[in-house]
Amino acid sequence: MNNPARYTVTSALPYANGPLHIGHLAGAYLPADIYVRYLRLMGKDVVWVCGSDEHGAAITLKAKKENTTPKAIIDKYHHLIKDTFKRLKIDFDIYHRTSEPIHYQTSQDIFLKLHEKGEFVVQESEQYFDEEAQQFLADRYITGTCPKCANPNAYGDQCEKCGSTLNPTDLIEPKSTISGSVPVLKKTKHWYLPLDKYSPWLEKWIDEKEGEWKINVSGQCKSWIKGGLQPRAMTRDLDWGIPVPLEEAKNKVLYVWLDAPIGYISATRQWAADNGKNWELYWKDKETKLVHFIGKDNIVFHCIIFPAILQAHGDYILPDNVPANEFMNLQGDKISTSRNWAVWAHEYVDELPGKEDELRYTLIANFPETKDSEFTWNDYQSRVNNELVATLGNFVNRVVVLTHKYFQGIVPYVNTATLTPWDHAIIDKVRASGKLVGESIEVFRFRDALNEMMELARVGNKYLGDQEPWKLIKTDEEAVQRIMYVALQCVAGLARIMQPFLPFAVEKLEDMLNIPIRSWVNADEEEWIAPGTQLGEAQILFTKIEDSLVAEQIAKLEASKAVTKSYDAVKETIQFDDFTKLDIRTGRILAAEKIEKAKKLLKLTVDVGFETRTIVSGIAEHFTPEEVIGTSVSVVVNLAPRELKGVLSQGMILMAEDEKGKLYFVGNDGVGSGFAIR
Ligand code: B3M
Ligand code: ZN
Repeated sequence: MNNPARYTVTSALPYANGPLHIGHLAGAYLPADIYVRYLRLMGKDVVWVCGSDEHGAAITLKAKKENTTPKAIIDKYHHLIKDTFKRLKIDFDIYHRTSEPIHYQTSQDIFLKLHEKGEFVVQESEQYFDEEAQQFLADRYITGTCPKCANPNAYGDQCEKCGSTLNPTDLIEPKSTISGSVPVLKKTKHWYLPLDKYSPWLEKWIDEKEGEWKINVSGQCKSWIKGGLQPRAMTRDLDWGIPVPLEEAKNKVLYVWLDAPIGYISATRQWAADNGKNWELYWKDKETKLVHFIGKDNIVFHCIIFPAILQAHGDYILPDNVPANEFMNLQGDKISTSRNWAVWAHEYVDELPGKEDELRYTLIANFPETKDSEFTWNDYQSRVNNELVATLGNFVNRVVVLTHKYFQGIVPYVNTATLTPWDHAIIDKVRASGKLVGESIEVFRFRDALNEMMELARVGNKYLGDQEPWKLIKTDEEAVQRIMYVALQCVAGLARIMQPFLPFAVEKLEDMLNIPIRSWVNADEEEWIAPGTQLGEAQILFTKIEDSLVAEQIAKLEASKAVTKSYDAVKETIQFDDFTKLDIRTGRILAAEKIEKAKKLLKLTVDVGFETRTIVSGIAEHFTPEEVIGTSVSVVVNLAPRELKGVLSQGMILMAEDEKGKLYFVGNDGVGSGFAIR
């Protein structure tokens, strides 16, 4: 859609059952933040909505695991997630939640409209029932082997490995995730969305997106449609969710993937009510461009099911684009909440305050836009040090420092007729960059957009380095005035196109350049900071990442991964000689203390018989220092020492972890310290 009257942008509603990790940020949130920041800078009428997805089995299962209530779970994580987005300047117009009454009403209204139009097929069928828990099993309450790819941990509604949508009765060897028992089939009635009936229309609609939608998105949709869409139950026999608004559907709730996308609409309604806007323009006007930002595991729900619901309803527009990202992996492994193999966004901002843009930059540079990508701490370090610090930060800092040094921080007046071809080339490069970055953002190619931005910084940095104003100042002050004028135009133009990517650095740049930076570089502009402007003090935009930070973060990950659960597969076979390399001794904890800014770590003083060791252990969330003093332990004493949060750790304490994640020391009943365990 060219020149839409307005934009409605959505980001997948995070389940309020756990914290955000970098894979979430790289999937549905940072891309949308870039897109919306750009649209706002271009003066477009745009609303960006998101919020917590607070229904579904994942939440009730988490509540059971933590021996609490679903309400306690959603309240805890809704606020954590909302706060984390804010701290990373991921700037929605509203961050709502699907437990709000306006969402219940919006969802029930849409369900009733489809019911009254006779769109649903009401069918009695046999569903899996857990006789121990006395509960029907749908979606995440049941796991089994995927019939399509043999993934042994597929869910009742979806296989996350191959992306297939499933019905619980499709699973091979199903098992209840509540009691672990084998479920039985029991009759029940549900209201089905006849996706098979909508298939011809869906196929035509997807075909019309050819060339506009990303191949990885349209390709997945086409293969599902070709595979034959099945009717899908839009109601569930659960007690956690939005009640089905029909007398004959007592004790049933709306399927979470019916209500969740409607959460975009109810969030818009709330935003409009809060801001005196007409929400229907953003969801029912054909001149509105609707864009959904999601991860690839949500494609079927946003490109098949939700459009089918909207189309069947009849009053709503359909998504113009769904630029789904693939997955981001971490240090060579899939990000996994259950295995705690993740960089948690809130922990990152807790542990590395002031480095929010460094994370944004590294994630954007590695966006999984067309295929899965990788985050590694070494890549993070080299991108920050070699790109942000050495190029972008260095260029900006030198220009501001030199302007202060030579011209009291005042942007020089120059006769633009004296500008050289090189000077004009820099000015032209600023304008061209604004165009190139904008065009890439508009077609969701954010990595290319970031590279175009960095290319301008590289060109500016080279211009300044090659012109050598620090030499010229001795002989030709006028030339230096001209060079600094041009370099300042480049910095001011660069600041503008940095806005969608690095909002924290741009705030500092506003102070340094002493001008508001809230617009885009346009092709017809000639100047972006006026002569005579008094610059603010130079600030360091980015600081180098030290090796110790990388080592700490990797050690933190390894520590979480090292703890294997009883039901994890046995690791690969090793030889006896491999085992004899380990030197494990009995020991006793003599002293213990917390480590500042490291909520997971305790610093332990351990008697290992032949000496006393300092050992850092990731047990601070499981034990207080007082609890562990005097405990007998098993210690790997020949592990290479490593620095963790400034403490040199000389060994490892062995811990056992049960299926609930509770930790236990591997002690002994009375032998002294220093004795070999083999
Ligand atoms: N709550 C989160 C996910 O599957 C799911 C998205 C809903 S978007 C309407 O990642
Ligand atoms: Zn599968």
